[in-house]
Amino acid sequence: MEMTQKRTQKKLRPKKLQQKIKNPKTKNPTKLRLKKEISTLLTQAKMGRQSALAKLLTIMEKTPLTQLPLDRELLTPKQFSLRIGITGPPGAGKSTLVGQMIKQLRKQNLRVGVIAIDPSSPFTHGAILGDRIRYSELVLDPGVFIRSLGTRGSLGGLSSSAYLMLRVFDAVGFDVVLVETVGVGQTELEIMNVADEIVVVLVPEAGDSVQAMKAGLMEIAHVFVVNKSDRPGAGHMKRELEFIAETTPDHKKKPLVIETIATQGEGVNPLVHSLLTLGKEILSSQERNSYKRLQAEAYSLLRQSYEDTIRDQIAQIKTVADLFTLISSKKFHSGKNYSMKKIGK
Ligand SMILES: Nc1nc2c(ncn2[C@@H]2O[C@H](COP(=O)(O)OP(=O)(O)O)[C@@H](O)[C@H]2O)c(=O)[nH]1
Ligand SMILES: [Mg+2]
Repeated sequence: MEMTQKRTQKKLRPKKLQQKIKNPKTKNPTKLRLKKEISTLLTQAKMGRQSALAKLLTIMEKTPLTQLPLDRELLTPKQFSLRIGITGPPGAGKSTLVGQMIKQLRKQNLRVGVIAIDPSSPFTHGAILGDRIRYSELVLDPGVFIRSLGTRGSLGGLSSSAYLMLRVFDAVGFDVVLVETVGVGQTELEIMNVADEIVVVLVPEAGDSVQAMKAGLMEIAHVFVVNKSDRPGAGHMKRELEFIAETTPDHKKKPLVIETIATQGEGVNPLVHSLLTLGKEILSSQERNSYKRLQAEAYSLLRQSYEDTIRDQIAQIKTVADLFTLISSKKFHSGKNYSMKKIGK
């Protein structure tokens, strides 16, 4: 009797094992379904179906990292898109410039993706709406795909969705992806981890802020754009930036300084030309998957996961006793997520 039971158990096991071997990380049926869906959507998106790409990006945005199945094509794409980060203070004309850059890139028949990362504002989503309207004439072009994305909470920073979405654009075969971020703090610096080239957009009146941002800007910029060059002070601003560029350490390439009038498309041609030329060099140098870059990506994702845990824990603190229970708990330093009930134990 016992023997037969054992045998039936044994018979059941290999099947499960087989499935595990086939799908090492996807024993969970929801995950398995998602894996198939991602694969189908990827195939469709590659054939140019915009709705499939939209769905794929939504999956990346909405699925918690732990629920997301690994996809071979996403992890090891056959080609990389050139990622251009465009950052700078609000109102500098980044979105207008992005719109003009898309037009130029399309003239060269390049497929262009855009991720616009707006600070998540509790009051209004006006910025996102504004961008959408300005971009609207481009939305009908099948060679262009634009997606707006919020930053992560008050701490800013790129959300994990941004990293995953960029991998989707690679896998689908986009030539260029423009990532627009507002240059305030964390996001501005984190964009370095994902972009091949960084464009810092400034305006003639931004003299003082240039002084303040000097160090940080120097570190990240490949190109400084003085936009709104139709306004007084543009020449002065350009010279100031060129002066800063001169102080670049020898091992680093000096950033370019380019004047533009985004509203009229002026200066956009030289900007795009420089970015593509430099981009070719960068992509062929195989820096894209350097371990430093992957570590930076891992850092951002880990930090985000820890921040989520911290936020959950903070939400559970209602009394002084709760606080003391938390900090005296053995698991306090473990970084694992646990509920208040478990904390007491
Ligand atoms: N005068 C002038 N206005 C511009 C120029 N580029 C953009 N703008 C205007 O600046 C405002 C902010 O532009 P927007 O692209 O939304 O800036 P963003 O916040 O950096 O994305 C809009 O009203 C644009 O029309 C420019 O070159 N010259
Ligand atoms: Mg904008």
